[in-house]
Amino acid sequence: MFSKILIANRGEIALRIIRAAKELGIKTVAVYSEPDRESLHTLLADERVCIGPAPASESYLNIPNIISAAEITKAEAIHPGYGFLAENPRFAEICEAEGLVFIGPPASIIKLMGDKNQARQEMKKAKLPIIPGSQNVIEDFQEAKKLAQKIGYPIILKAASGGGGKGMRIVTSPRQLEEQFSIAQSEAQAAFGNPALYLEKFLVSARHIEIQIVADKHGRVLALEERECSIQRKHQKLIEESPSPFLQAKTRKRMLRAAEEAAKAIGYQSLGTFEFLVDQDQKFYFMEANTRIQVEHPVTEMQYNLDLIKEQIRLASGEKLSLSPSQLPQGHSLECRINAEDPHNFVPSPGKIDFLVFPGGPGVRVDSAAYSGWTVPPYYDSLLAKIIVHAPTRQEAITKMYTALETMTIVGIKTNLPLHLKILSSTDFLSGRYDIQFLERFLAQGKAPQPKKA
Ligand code: MV4
Repeated sequence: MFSKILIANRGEIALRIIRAAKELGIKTVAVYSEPDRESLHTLLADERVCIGPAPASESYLNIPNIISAAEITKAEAIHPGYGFLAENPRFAEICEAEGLVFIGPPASIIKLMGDKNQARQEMKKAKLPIIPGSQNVIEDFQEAKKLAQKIGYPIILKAASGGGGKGMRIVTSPRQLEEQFSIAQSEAQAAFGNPALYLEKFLVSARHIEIQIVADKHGRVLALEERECSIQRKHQKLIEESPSPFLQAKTRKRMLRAAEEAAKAIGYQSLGTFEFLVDQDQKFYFMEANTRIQVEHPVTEMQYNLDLIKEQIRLASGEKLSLSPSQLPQGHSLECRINAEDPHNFVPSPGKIDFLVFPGGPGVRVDSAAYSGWTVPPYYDSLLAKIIVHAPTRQEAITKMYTALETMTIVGIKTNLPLHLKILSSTDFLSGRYDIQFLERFLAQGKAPQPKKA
């Protein structure tokens, strides 16, 4: 096992990793940008190194400075968290070349999964069902048109180097195709430096359901029961839960087996997530794979009563899987992402937190690096806290979450707490009947002119 690791991240995930490392008896090195001098991850690590000014490009994405920090402090491994450098194959490669263990899969796997079209073809070979669409990247709009005619509209154009919803265009008729094709190409070029597109049938009224994979370096792979992630806006998830209120037992079983087999087929190592779309008939399709620890990992931890970050660190050091397939999930878990933003227009709301009280009690977990008196810097994402609850049933979990959020106080900045309370008390959420369009519809409803009272 390592004796010291460096955490190349900030915020709640950096703190989460510091705590896990401490529990494993590992010393921790924080890296921080100038405005993060008073951030909790900086204060709570055993050592800290300033890696640059506020812009992420000069600090949390500054590979030479991060590698130097690891070398100066004699860290043996680097945990990238999520975002920033977590899925940058070049960073993983540089770590490996410098004799530092990258706590994640090998660079080759990150690279493979980062090319969304290649990942799609590779997963098809590994027997995962994929959405009908192109075999390869599409060269021009004529080719797209022919293919779209064959599979039928609506179709979706996706950037080969995209992911997470960036560089996607939905096309509902052949008339729009030429224009949308060139817009999607330029967007992909601008965002990823690669204009390559591929095409799929667009599934309407689908659910976004993902499977967590845990794999050691000795060929053992385990798939954990799903996280339902359909409550999202502009590809930012807001609420996640497990189990999915929609998935039937036999679908779940098939998805778990398929994910496990696919992970084995490509020699996956470390933690990862397979994202699926599931349609109204419970047909599931591979969408993309994430090669990092995800924001919503606590939902799975609560279900299984385990620590995925500790497991991820142990796996990186070469240990065998410590989980057994006989370990079963229990009850129901929910996660709400509390963002520092205006709940009406989603504009970030950084600034000083004058007063902060977190919820608590049995089955309530808070993953956050915020504290009373701390100033939320404007330079990074607006995730302020994740509130996670666990209870025997879905109904009890929702009640627990509502109570937790109602008894939580943040003064000084705006947050999306009011939006969460609205969703948690909506009939569609309570019934469990929602899909990936739920939140957009829900928000549009609120904006529609309300009938005047007589
Ligand atoms: C799709 C899709 C429907 N059909 N692909 C979103 C993020 C990225 N992982 C791929 N995504 C989707 N791909 C096909 N063929 C629906 C989504 C999708 C989505 C689309 C529009 C609005 C919200 C969405 C939320 C989740 C997934």
